[in-house]
Amino acid sequence: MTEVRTDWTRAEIATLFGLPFDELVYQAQTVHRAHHAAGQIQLCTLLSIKTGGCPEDCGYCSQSVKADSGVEATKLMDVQAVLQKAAEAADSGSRRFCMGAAWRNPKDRDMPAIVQIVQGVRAMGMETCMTLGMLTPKQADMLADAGLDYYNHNIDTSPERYNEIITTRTMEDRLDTLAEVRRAGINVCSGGIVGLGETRADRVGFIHTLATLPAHPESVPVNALVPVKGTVLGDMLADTPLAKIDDIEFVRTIAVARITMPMSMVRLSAGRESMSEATQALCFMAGANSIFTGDKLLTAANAGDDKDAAMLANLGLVPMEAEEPLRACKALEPAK
Ligand code: SAM
Ligand code: DTB
Ligand code: SF4
Repeated sequence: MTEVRTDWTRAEIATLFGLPFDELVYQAQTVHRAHHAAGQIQLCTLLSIKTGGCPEDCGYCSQSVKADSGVEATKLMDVQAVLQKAAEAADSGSRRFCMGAAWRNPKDRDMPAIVQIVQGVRAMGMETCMTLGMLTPKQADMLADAGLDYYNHNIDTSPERYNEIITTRTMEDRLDTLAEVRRAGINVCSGGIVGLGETRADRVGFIHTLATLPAHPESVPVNALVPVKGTVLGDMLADTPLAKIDDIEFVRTIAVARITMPMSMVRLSAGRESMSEATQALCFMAGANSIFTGDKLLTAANAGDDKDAAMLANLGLVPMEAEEPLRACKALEPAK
C-alpha cells in the first residue's frame, strides 16, 4: 500500500507531471491497483434539478446569467419528479445519483424539498450526491441529517488563476464550504476543470490544493472543459483553437491526481463526449475509475449509454458495485 500523504509540495507534483509519460502512467496504475479493484468503473447518473439563471459568473458555465448560451432558467424540480428520475436510474442499474442546482447557495426555503429528495433517493438504495453551491453550517448539518452521502463542490483551478475564471466568489469561499461539509460528516467530492487555458503550473497548483487538504476528497472529478458558445471560455477557445487541452496533458492530470490521492475515486467527468475512446482508455490506465453515464450532463451532451456500454466492453472494464456506505445514514437510524 502506498502511503496517503497530505504534505505534497508543488515541486513534487511538478516532478510527477514532468515524468516520461510511460513512467507516469505506470506509477499511477501501480498506485491504483494497490487501493482499488482493477478494471472496475463506478457509473454515476447526473440530473440537473434546477437549471440556469445562476448569479455567479463562472467563465466556463452555460448556466450563469452572464452567459449568452440559450440555456433557459427553471425552478427547482418537484420532489416527486426528481424521485421519478432517480427510480429510472435505479432501474437501469445506476447505484449513485448526483443532483446539481445552478445556485450560488441554497435558500433556507429550498431546504425542506432538498431534504425530502435526499431521503427519497436514499430510500431507493442509491448513494446520493448533491452540488448546490456554498453552504452555511446549518445547511451542511441538515444535509448530513437527511443522509446525504457526498457533496460536490469543485475548486476548479489553481488559487492563482481562480479570480480570472470567477469573480463573484473566492477560492477561500470554496474551501470554507468544503470544510463545513467535512465537519458535518458528509463525504467530500471536489475537483475541477482542465482546459481553461491554464498553464501546467496552474494544473500543479490545482492538484496541490486538493492533495494538501486536511483529508483528501473521497471523490475527485476531473472535467475537461466543454466549450459552450456564449460563455467567456467557450468563446475564447473557439477563437484560439490551440488553447484546447492536449489529450496527453489531460491524462497526465488524471495520473497525478491518482498518485497524490491514492484512496480517492477519480472521476473522468465532463468532456468525454468529444474524447476518443483511446484517450478515455489512457485515463482509465492512469487511474480514473468513475464516469457519468447517460446522454446528458447538466446542460451539455454526454457520451450516452450505448456508446459507453460498447466502450466498456471493448476495454474489458466492468461496472463497480455500490461501495459500502462510508458512514451510517443518520436519517435511516432508528429514533433514540
Ligand atoms: N452551482 C454549483 C457549483 O458551481 O458548485 C453546482 C453546479 S456546477 C455546474 C458543478 C461543476 O460543473 C462546476 O464546478 C464545474 O467544475 C463543472 N462545469 C460547469 N460547466 C462546465 C463546462 N462547461 N465544462 C466542464 N465542466 C463544467
Ligand atoms: C462535476 O465536477 N462535473 C459535473 C458534476 N460535477 C456536477 C457537472 C459537469 C457539467 C458539465 C457542463 C454542463 O452540463 O453544463
Ligand atoms: Fe452557477 Fe455553478 Fe455554473 Fe458557477 S458553475 S455559474 S455557480 S451553476
